[in-house]
Amino acid sequence: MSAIQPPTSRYWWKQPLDRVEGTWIAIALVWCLIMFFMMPYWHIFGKQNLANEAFRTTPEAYQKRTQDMVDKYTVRTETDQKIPVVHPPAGSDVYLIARLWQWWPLLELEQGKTYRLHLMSMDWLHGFSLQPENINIEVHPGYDHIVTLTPTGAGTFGIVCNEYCGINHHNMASKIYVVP
Ligand SMILES: [Cu+2]
Repeated sequence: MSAIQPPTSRYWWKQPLDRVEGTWIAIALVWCLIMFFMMPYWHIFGKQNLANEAFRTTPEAYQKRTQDMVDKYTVRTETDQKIPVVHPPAGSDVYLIARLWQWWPLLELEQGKTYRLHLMSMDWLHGFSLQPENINIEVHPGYDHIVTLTPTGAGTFGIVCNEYCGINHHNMASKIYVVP
């Protein structure tokens, strides 16, 4: 029988299952079950899920907390827009504002120290994508999203917005410095 010619027997589906076909169905079924149970298993043991929380807040309150951190811990500014580079104490709460079309300020963290990274949008939906770590968080207005993170490697990590947010979306990129 070919797929082009009609089957010679009209009741071809009544033929008994071939052993090879049955074996492949069994293999596919077992593999599906493995993948299915890997989802809860990996969720619990995979160490790939973010430790995150979210609380309601207002742009004014969030802006103020970010500004307080910037006022206290700015170490230098960068680019002609004078974006502050903030080096908050190890283990503290650090704030990042997402807005059209910028991440503000620039954070400088210490390797091996744990921080509570706060993220909030001042206007509408943005996406926090940390490169090359493949950490992705939707950043909504009205919510303070908190991610507990420990940078394990030093260097410069890129941040891009991965939720389309308007005409300058492609310019909404920034970075996080991690110093040893
Ligand atoms: Cu954006």
